[in-house]
Amino acid sequence: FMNDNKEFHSGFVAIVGRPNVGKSTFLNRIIGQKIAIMSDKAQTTRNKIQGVYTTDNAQIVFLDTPGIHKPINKLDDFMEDSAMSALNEVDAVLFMVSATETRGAGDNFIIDKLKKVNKPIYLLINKIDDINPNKLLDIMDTYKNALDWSEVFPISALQGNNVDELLNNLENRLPEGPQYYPEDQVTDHPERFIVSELIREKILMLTRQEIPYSVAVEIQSMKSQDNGKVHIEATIIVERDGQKGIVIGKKGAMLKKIGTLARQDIEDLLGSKVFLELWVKVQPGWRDKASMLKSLGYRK
Ligand code: GDP
Ligand code: MG
Ligand code: K
Repeated sequence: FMNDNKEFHSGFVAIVGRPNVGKSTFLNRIIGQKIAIMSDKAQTTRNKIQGVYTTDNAQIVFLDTPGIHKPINKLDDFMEDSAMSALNEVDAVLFMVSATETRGAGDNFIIDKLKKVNKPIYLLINKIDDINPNKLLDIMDTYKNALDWSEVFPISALQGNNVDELLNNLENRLPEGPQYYPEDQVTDHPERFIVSELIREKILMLTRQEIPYSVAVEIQSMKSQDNGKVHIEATIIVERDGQKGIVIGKKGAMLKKIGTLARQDIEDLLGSKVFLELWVKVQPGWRDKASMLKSLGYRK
């Protein structure tokens, strides 16, 4: 028997924290596969992405929630709604902050929201590899009384410090429960969404500050061909003509780079050769069109 007489624990755990504190890095370390897209830009992750972590004794289903922050348009409203609704469904919340930055308005805004959440809340102080160890106690002090933390864990999502200890603790905190997913399943997100996020990631990375995170990628079709290749047609949606020019680049050079890098990642993900066709479309003000959000798959 795999579980001998030990009881099996399982549950859902949300990760919250302001942008760039390291939530996706943390999730990727645990799940060991590139499912949450990472970028230096804020808010790369817009949907809930589940990562499933399974051991002999427990299963933890992680939700990588978009940043909770003050809404400024309909997309932000949507993101905040989806983050808050995630928090009410879970068995524990991990609130992540960065040890490299002082506690700020963004952290306080989330802490305020968390006061209404009646679940175990862990404080994770991430990026401890990047600070002078003597500073750690001072940093912990600035958060100590902000909330009634169930646990406080200084960690490095990048290098792995203290992550196993955290997982052990979390496993024991979760209720006795079933294994929700087969152990080889790491995400329930549709491949289409992951593919579009891989393309988006390349756009943000290669164009640096010139294309805003609001750039969207719509997957028109994804078809397996007789020759074993997967044919993918995708449209990159920008808000202005100038942005279209940047994405396409001189004689199409930028678009070609984006396509090449994205294709390599998509081939790794799907385990087959890919033919990727990219188009660029200008659609002014799309961020405020709620119906378009729905058609792009931003659902709750
Ligand atoms: P998210 O917005 O919270 O999902 O943050 P990301 O996971 O995208 O990380 C943002 C940036 O912080 C990336 O450049 C990461 O490489 C970096 N980062 C994340 N975790 C750590 C860590 O533990 N140590 C250090 N030094 N950098 C980290
Ligand atoms: Mg992220
Ligand atoms: K990010």
